[in-house]
Amino acid sequence: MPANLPPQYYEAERRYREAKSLEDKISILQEMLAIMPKHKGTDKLQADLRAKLSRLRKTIEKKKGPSRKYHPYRIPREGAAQVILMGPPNTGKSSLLSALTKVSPEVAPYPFTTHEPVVGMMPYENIKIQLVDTPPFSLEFNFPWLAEIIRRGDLLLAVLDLGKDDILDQVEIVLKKLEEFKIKPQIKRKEKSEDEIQESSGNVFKKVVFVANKDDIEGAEGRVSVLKEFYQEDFPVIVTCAKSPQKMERLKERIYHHLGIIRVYTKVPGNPPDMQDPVVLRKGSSVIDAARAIHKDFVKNLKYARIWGKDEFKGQKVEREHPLEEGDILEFHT
Ligand SMILES: Nc1nc2c(ncn2[C@@H]2O[C@H](COP(=O)(O)OP(=O)(O)OP(=O)(O)O)[C@@H](O)[C@H]2O)c(=O)[nH]1
Ligand SMILES: [Mg+2]
Repeated sequence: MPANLPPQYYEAERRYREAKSLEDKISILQEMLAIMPKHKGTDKLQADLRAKLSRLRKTIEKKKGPSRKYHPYRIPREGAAQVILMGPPNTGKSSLLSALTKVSPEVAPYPFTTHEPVVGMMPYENIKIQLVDTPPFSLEFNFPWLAEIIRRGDLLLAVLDLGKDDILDQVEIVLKKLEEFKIKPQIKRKEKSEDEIQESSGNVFKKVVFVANKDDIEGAEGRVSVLKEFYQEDFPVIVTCAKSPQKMERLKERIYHHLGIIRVYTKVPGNPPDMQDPVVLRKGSSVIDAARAIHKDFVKNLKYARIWGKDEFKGQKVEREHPLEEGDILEFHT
């Protein structure tokens, strides 16, 4: 019986031959096993790969010390925030990165196209947000560095495929992976209690938004209803289409909204503010946080600020703890 291997298998095999480190080789072997169709024609090949995998794992076991800590992909945060595109295979993660940034990652109609993170900057009004495209979740294996990348993101977008009937299974895969990666999604209807935070030591809490992509495909509407019926109370759901420029604009706005950040502007006395250069802060920040974000010395010397915003009269004098709102303009006095 012929093995009938898909093209991405051969591509992975090529990377396997070129891989230098044991960790890379292990990761690629796992990927090859996941990609390989499982039938009689591939039985022998599967067994060979498993044997190789187990030999490599034993070799690595014998090695001790820091060389076993492996983080080849630390992605430095750039711009206002770091947003992760993650999810099951072929849902359109790379297509979204391509539609939202200037980066053109490989996009293909079959699963396991992406095998390393790809980073792009998404312009949104006067700021830039960093997007990270990741390889797909697989139930059979994990890229060893994937958990770390996702755990460091400011916002996680779980990209789902509305073109397929298994929409609820896709969500299950996402939730299972998050659990494996020790990431607790912040549930919309639940305030997290102190106990819960204590209990879940080792876990990180992250906002997870479902991005239901490919809403142009027939049958998508019904799947959106199913998805919302089951999950909209717990997770924000954005319905979109990587092929629609209009929906991509809307998606940018939603991403900004869910990041929970605000932009404030600064001015020096007698001059207009620079509206192109915002200070980006978490929602709930106060005058002192803005000062700190600009320069740490500011914090020591800051006496008061004047503010131009929605809730105050123009140029009102405010204290260090005064809360800030999106669009506020500040003038610091030291
Ligand atoms: N109809 C339709 N097709 C889409 C849309 N977004 C992506 N696709 C197609 O879906 C397929 C997979 O897209 P990718 O962007 O490679 O998906 P991915 O999630 O990055 O895939 P992996 O890297 O393998 O996990 C490609 O054929 C895309 O052209 C969409 O909104 N509508
Ligand atoms: Mg991809």
